[in-house]
Amino acid sequence: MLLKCDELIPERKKHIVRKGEKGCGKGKGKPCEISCNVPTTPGDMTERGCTFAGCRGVVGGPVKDVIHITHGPIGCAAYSWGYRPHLADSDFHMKYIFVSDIEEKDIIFGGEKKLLNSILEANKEFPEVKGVFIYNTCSPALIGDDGKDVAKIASEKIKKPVIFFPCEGFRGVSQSQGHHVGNLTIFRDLVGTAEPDAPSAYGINLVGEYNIKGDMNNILPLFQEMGVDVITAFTGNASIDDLKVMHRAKLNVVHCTRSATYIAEMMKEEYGTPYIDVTLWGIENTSAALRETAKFFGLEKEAERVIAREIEYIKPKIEYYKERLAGKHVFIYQGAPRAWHWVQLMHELGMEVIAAATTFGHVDDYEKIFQKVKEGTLVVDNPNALEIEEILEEFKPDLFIAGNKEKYISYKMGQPFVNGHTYDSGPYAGFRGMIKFARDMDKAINSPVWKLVKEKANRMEVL
Ligand code: CFM
Repeated sequence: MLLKCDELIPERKKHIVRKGEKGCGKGKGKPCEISCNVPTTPGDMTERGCTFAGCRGVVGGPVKDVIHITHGPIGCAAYSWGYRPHLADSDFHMKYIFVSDIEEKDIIFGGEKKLLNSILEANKEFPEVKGVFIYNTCSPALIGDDGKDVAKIASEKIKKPVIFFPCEGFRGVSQSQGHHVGNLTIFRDLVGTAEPDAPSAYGINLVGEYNIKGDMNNILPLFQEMGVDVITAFTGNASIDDLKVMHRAKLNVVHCTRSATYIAEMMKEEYGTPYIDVTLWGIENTSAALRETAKFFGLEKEAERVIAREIEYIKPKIEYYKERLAGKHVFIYQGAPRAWHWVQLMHELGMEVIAAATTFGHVDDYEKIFQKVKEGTLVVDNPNALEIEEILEEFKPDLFIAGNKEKYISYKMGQPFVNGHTYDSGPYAGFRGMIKFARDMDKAINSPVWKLVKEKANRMEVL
């Protein structure tokens, strides 16, 4: 369907679909089609990020004990620093950023020397780091700098792994391509380059788990109490050494399917490691994730014990919030998988998803969204700011769950809002995270402030 604001870019029509419209999702066998993972139409003010953002900010960035150096202009480093609060048990990366600082003269004469010197200097300042990750940006890629060769020379000089990520921004249509580059590079250059001290018969990798606001504090104990060892989280709070031994896990448990199925697939092919897809938000999904993992290892009884205890603990609290949230309409707009991960969670709280959008979802993300939402739900690919405004005005959700880019427009419109990317409070994952998620939603929806804001705004209009 075409929104009013898209009159001048009718191409957007293919990216906006209502379930049930033209038979989409009706009965059996009529698939819902939506255009996705394609270049943004010129003139459309997309909110997408670039390949560099997906590689540096999402996949590589959380690794805690390496220097992350941006090979490019200083802006690429500054604007990719500190916006995604994946917590590590060191604040190294909250304090410092590293960049080769490519300027005009380097574009003319080449930036390789500058990159090499930057690596050597950074390593000299922080000799305790265990390696260096280099992220390439558009400008050095366009002039043909050979960052890979620089990485090789630097590695020989500092006697540590120096990994080059060819994640220049222009490569893909969104940050999604950067996830792919990050997975490929880590798999090729690090996985399997060391052996664990003590191999475990119950070892898993949590793949696509980035420890947003400490999510892993809620997730790790669940697996550990079942008797499962988490060898590596790819890449939340990970050490470079953890990445090297990933190949020794018996099973990959994939949380973010969009950003990390690549490495699970590559490990399956190369090492025969099977993988399962899970959702670790909400009661039903978290329980299913633990059950499936337990089944693989024959730890079913242990899983049931953990699940029963956790549900008993959170149930009364969830019931309290359910009463306050029941019947509320939600618009979820996330990068990709969270838009479908959370549909079940909303149902568990008695809420209904009336609109779902993703920034860079692929066909499989939209299939899952269409499968999970009710008929009539609006599904949008790569929405722009004007569309978001129109949807909020026309569909009037009780709650909008999106990210920093949408936060202030929501506040200005008097729209109850929760930050689903970096969380309002958090962590939201696991059983206990659901209490915090529900509490933040309750706070947003039922806060008296919105009534006051609207009244004041109306009065100002009259004046
Ligand atoms: Fe995966 Fe993510 Fe997401 Fe993602 Fe992201 Fe994120 Fe996200 Mo923001 S890795 S795809 S690129 S779950 S940063 S932790 S919340 S858009 S839906």
